[in-house]
Amino acid sequence: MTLAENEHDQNSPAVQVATPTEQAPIEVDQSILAQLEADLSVPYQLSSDSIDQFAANGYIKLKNVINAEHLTLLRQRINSILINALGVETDLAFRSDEMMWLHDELVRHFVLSKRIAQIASELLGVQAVRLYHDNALSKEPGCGRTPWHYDYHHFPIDSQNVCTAWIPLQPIPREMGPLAFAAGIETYKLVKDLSFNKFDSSYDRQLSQIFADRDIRIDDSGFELGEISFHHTLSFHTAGANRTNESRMALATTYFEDGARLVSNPTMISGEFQKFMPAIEPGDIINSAYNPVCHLRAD
Ligand SMILES: O=C(O)CCC(=O)C(=O)O
Ligand SMILES: [Fe+2]
Repeated sequence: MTLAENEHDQNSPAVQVATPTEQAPIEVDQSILAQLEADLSVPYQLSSDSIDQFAANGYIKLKNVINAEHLTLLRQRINSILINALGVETDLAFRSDEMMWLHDELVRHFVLSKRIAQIASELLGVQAVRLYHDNALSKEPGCGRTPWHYDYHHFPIDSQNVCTAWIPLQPIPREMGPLAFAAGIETYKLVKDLSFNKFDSSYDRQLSQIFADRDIRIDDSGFELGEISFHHTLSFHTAGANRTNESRMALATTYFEDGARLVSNPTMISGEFQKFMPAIEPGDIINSAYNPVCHLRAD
């Protein structure tokens, strides 16, 4: 799936080309790293109301999960990772990278964070979660919509106990294209007969129409810095165009229930499983070194 449906939105600002301007990040000193690791290990007090909302709606947005200054450092670091991976002279409308945690210590603290994984396992109602992958998502000024989709078909995991934490790296007002959700864990059933057309935006338009006709609540509210969302693998989501002059950067980390298996017939669209779970064969329990247990419940 391509994340940017229409390369450039008609309502976008004059700046159409991504021009990453941030400098290479200052080194993060050991005392800040230690503080960050400590903060990211503190359990989050998740209310039973939040767990119920996630179960009913398929997503939840939670404020004050991560320290704002630590996120600003992470933004600088991920921006430099993207520049190294993709170059500065890029006209990409959407910059992304994966598996950054394997080679960057700062990113690793966030991706393997006990606090984030604890929320994921409590929302899913499972004993332990493992990492599927990390994903940097930088939607550049002028980049158009992320089409409606749900992640289940794109993940080669034979379980529905899978969710993604979407972590904004700066505040994301509506005009910057925050991740947006169609409420309802069963909403996907309304559109399961609609065939996907990868050549144009008709699928995306038809979905928007069906959701409007059925009065499905769409949550496209902005995010404060420190606020993060979790969406279930069956949750329909989208993101608007970035109509600002700043890159809309987010880190997405996906977790699945410990004990889940690789699907028995992985297809082209079920993702690059060899890259994310090396040496795991179709039908096997996913337990490669790239899929560490990030949170194990004490109870
Ligand atoms: O960042 C976006 O626009 C899309 C992200 C997404 O679809 C996801 O994290 O599952
Ligand atoms: Fe997605």
